[in-house]
Amino acid sequence: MNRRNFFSGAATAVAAASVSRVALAALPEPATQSSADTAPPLHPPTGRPYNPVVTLNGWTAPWRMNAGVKEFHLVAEPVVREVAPGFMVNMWGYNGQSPGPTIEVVEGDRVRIFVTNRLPEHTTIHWHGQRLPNGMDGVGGLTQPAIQPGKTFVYEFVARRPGTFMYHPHADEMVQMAMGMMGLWITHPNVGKGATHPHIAKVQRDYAFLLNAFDVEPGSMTPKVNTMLDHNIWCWNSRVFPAISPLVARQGERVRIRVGNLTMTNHPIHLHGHEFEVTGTDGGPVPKSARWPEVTTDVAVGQMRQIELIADEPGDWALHCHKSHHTMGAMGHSVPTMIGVDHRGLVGKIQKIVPDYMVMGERGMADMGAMEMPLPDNTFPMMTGTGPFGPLEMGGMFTTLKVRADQPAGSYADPGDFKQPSGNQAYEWQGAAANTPRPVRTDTPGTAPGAASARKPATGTHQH
Ligand SMILES: [Cu+2]
Repeated sequence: MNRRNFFSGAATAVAAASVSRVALAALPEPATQSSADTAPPLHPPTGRPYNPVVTLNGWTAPWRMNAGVKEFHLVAEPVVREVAPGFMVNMWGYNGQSPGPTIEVVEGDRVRIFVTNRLPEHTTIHWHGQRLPNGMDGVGGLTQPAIQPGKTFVYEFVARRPGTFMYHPHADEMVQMAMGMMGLWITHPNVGKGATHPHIAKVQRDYAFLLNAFDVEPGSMTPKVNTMLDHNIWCWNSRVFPAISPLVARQGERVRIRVGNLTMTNHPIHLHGHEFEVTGTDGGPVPKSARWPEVTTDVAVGQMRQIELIADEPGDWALHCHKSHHTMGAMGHSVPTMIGVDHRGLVGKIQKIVPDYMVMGERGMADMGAMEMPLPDNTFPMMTGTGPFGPLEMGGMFTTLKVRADQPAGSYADPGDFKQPSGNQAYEWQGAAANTPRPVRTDTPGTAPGAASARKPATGTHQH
């Protein structure tokens, strides 16, 4: 973890808070982040107290207090994001990264955000989900003129209700979001010491991430911006498995996970081994009487879901999008399905012409999880990641919730692989092999391929 950059950013904010009135009249120094690692939570050095979130593979923007107003400075600019180690993508983002820094404020805070445009085209920022004056809503052409390259605009409003929000451009929106322009905004509830909000529980861990997607041709470095659905890089905070940080918790802790969707399709987010409740949406906290237990919650396009669970089952629990294509790495959708196709004798003939030719997928695609296939430069495998028992055969929108009895409170250090207690793990049967006859394939002459066929059950032989 690159703490140096994170803390130097925070130090800038603290220093700025104590400088002269002349300096406060100038633009706040924009903090920038060069690392794609998860930064430790930023405990507020100034302003109202709150329990900070942890942005997966992200960071929280430092601020300065100026006569009671929280001032942030976002810089829209081209960035190079490390999506996975060795896989760099040209994106547009904020303050050195995509997504931009998370903005954390407290209900009732007056917030002033300076937005400087260093992109080659105009932009705006829309504060998705917020109650604010119409002229601060950031819709280019409708509520403000677009911010031209080189210009800085100022947004100012009171964070009126607590919740999980996002920010993104509302100018050339399709292109700018396809390039990675987005960020999280968390408004913490304003509760006094020891008090709690009626619908917002105190949690020991508070994680946040955005769902985003890119279409990057293997071997290239810049997303194709016109793709609507056929993306091949399915990310959480512009990162893919196994480069997404694990979520960690001490056994028994209450964990909140905030998820926002800025892709062009829905994502059913699924957690293993625990039930959770949706405790908040973009519309605010969900009253307790309106919650029910779930293990999967669908996050639609432009939605945010805030889920909470008690992490009481120790282990390494998968947390992933349940669309299985979204837990795959960069793939060629045109690869034909080869399951059941008999290649014997064919490979040798093809290899006389194409020496590197390999057969893929005749027993499924699991071989790819272990295969060292030659890849073009600057991409990542379709199936990757290795656990203590072998390849995970995953990619994209997948990580783990690591629950440990001995995880120190407040520590986000990766505890490593879970040690499975003996007697509590699936094991190989050592008795006699199952004697199950294989089904006999019958090709009925005269039946056209694909023709519907019905077989009447033979009376008297049907057994249950
Ligand atoms: Cu998905």
